[in-house]
Amino acid sequence: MKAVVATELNDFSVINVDLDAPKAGEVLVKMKATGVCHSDLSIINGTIPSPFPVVLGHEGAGIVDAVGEGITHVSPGDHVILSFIPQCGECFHCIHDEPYLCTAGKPDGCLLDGTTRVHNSDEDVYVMSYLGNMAEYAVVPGICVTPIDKDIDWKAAALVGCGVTTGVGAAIKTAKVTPGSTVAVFGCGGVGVSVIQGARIAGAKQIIAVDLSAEKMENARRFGATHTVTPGGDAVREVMELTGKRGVDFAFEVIGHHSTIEMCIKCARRGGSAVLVGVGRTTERFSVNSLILPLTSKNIIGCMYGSVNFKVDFPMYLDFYRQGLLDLDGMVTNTYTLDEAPQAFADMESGRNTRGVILHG
Ligand code: PAD
Ligand code: ZN
Repeated sequence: MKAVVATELNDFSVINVDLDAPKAGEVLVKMKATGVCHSDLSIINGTIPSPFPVVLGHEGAGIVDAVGEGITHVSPGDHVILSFIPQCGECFHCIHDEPYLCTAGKPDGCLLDGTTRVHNSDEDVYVMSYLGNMAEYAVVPGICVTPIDKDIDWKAAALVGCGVTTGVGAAIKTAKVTPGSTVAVFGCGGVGVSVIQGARIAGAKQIIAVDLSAEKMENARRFGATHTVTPGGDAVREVMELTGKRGVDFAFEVIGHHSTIEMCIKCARRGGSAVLVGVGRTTERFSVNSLILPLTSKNIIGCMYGSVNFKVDFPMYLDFYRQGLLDLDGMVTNTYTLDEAPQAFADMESGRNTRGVILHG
């Protein structure tokens, strides 16, 4: 089958690889749609550490083609969304209502048994986040898939696999944005506009979009942003002015740079929250003076996967979509074939896309 493989640091291409049948507890999925997320790029450029070669892709939906021994919750023909974190239901975090921190697997490029199903001649090929679904097929852990209704558009379903769940969940589940509150969102790509949509759904009265790109900020308005800042201007000063010098109740960082994290913390009001969604390099450090947090009672909150419980939240976000609360169609700026994946990455890097989606036919 064809797959988008990062062969080494800063190099990736569409190549033919071999795929084993699913083992016990695994599911073979024929991919229908794969969203292109900044985290895929972060694997290529080493921001997120990974072994190479590795099949990219962690945001997707498809049709179950075959199931391994012991799989009963899905069968061939079912439509499923893939979760890039397994949910075993048994580990400390799963039983303490934190399934997004499930420890069933290790982020080592393998499936749960420490091996991989993808090979290129004699060489093992790893998979991103247990999935590696930027490919025609993916063999994934059964505890990473959940069925969805068959009438859902594939592109919308794919987006729910990462960006939408992370962003909307960051607002409504991680931060628990309250009605009438004020919000700033740094970074208005696919995940950032999902935060904006989540804040709108939660009833925020003011949502300030911050991005380097004027187009990205204007685009954010269609998803619920009420204000934008001057491109290249002093975003912190403008957010403070827009909030009567108080700062926002909730500031979200959806980029992963120390400078924007520090800006985000500054923009949170006394007693407010800075929610860190963007993923930076392990060498990236931000600094806050040690007086500021206790004296202002600000909260700095990390956000993994929008605090998802995917069996509950994937269908919930699809219901929001059906009800017209969540605009997923509008987030899909461009679609690509698998062979056009390099173009999809180029378009993301040049800021052309809210989300690019690979359609597998
Ligand atoms: P994207 O590339 O679609 O959007 C990033 C946006 O940030 C773009 O609009 C850029 O213009 C903007 N930007 C970049 N630098 C700056 C800056 N210095 N100041 C202002 N704006 C800037 O990415 P995405 O939305 O797919 O992903 C965003 C981040 O979220 C990225 O770090 C990704 O790895 C992370 C992520 N985290 C999780 C999680 O579970 N925490 C899940 C998915 C993605
Ligand atoms: Zn992602």
